[in-house]
Amino acid sequence: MRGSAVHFATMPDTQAHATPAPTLDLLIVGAGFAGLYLLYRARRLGLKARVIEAAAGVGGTWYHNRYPGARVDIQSLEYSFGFDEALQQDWHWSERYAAQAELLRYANHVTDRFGLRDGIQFNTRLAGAQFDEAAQGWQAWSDRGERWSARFLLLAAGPLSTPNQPDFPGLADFKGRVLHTAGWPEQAVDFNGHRVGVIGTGSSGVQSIPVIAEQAAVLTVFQRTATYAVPAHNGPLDPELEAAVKADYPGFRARNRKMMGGFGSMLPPNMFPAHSVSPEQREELFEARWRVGGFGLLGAFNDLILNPQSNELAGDFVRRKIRQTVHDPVTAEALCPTHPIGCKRLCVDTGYYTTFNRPNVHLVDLQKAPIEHFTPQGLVAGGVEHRLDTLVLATGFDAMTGTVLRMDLRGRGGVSIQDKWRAGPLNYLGMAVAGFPNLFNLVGPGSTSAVTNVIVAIEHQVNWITDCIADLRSRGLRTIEATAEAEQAYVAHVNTVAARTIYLNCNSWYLGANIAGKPRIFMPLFGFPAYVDKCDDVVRQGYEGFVLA
Ligand code: N01
Repeated sequence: MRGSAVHFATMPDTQAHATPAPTLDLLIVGAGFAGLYLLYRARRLGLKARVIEAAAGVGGTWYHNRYPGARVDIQSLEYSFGFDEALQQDWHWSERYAAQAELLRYANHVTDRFGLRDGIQFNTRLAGAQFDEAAQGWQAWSDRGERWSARFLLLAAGPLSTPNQPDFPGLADFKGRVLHTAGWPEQAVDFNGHRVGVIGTGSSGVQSIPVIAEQAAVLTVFQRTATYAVPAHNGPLDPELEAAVKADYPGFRARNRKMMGGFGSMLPPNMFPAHSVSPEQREELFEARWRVGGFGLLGAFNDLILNPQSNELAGDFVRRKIRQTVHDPVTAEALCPTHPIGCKRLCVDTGYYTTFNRPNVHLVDLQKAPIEHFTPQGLVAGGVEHRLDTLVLATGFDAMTGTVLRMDLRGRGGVSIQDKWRAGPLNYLGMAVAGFPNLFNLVGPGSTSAVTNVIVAIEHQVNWITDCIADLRSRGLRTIEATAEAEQAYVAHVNTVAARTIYLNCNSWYLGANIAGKPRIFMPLFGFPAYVDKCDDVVRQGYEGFVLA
């Protein structure tokens, strides 16, 4: 299991002494969409860059999350790169919401189309890196002891890349197969005739449960928190829509960049609050968006994320849908979420609730019957043993910080990132960390990544970072470092913005609440356009909040 324990490969002894000049301009960690675009931009700017990637191939999240039913929850026409007009014109998505295999093909196409593969070293995991004061750059090493020196260290390892594997008592004794949705095998898994248990009902559970149910003899879903799922109405991509978007793709991208989440301009939010219309009109407006499918439901009114009373109306609407869909009233009630809708990332589903009408599917409400322990044959919850051949953990991720905190990163004076982030992930602009010069963390804490279309967030951050590096180079500057004051103010700003919304009113991975002992701090920044303005402003003010040297 990737990232299941913190283990640091130590820095090779010879590396303890500073070397004069970094041999690379950029060392990029990760070959998902962020790493690929970083390498593309770096090469165009004439920067010497190397990507190291722990997996055997490109694609990041789409490399690892191969579970049945895995697909994107933002429409394919939006969830794709916009930096190259020929790419976006040539590529054809087969479905409204592309499945994992197609997304992986796309990542490979981008890699080969722009000749990036020779810049990527696969099967290589960054173990640690230390800022070298004399060389004014980073000395980095892999878990096999390979070393690199680079002026800049760019972490593009993904906000959702370290699986959360809860420590269930006795799990090691379980004799059946254990799979994690985020570390799915490359070969298709055959569930035919199996008694399968799925723990977790977030996006990964919601997408995989209906597909597994079609094969398994018996599927038992272990639910700790009921989830809101809105229909994807997935299907072949509408050729007319594709033609209309491609007729002005740059304009389409620009309109999306003006949206709060960097997507959704095809169905912009209604600009009036939920209580400004009659109950009948409200129902019609919710219904219209339910028929379209996807995240647009939360745009039925402009205050659903801001006003708890309005939010409750949207939650009620979905609960009514669940009760209409699920035949068994006890199961339907258990499937009805009680937290604010949208507080945890909304799931976009295909047949999730109807799956519970199948005779081979059972729901165990862990609120009423908590998991006690595993046995060699299955697990005991609420005093009942559930016999299983295969267990699927759809238990999510140690999100946004988990991957970075598993690296031995040391900034000025040897201060570790674990010490720096003990009370929460201090950062400036969701990219930089005081005391860690020339290090940029992409789509991590403080960025809009988790609450946006992440590809839009990636393109923006990569452009900002590479422009910044090119600017420093042209001015003969070697280091850029956030100030402690700027990062304190920035993290406070991220949490002030979140406090105006319903985002603090549930236990989400945005808050780190899914991982025991993790500081409860809202990590992503809500609102893409304001973030872009802030980043632009920082540059206009001569990199305000940074020290350049
Ligand atoms: O993870 P999650 P995910 N005992 O954290 C439960 C993206 N994504 O992999 O809610 C029992 O959302 C946990 O319960 P609770 C997307 O951004 C996108 O599904 O903590 N249950 C929850 O039900 C998404 O938000 C897509 O009470 C335990 C589930 O496991 C993010 O990834 C597809 C438990 C985890 O849900 C994460 O999604 C997939 C325990 N000890 C993922 N620990 C797309 O559609 C955890 N759970 C693009």
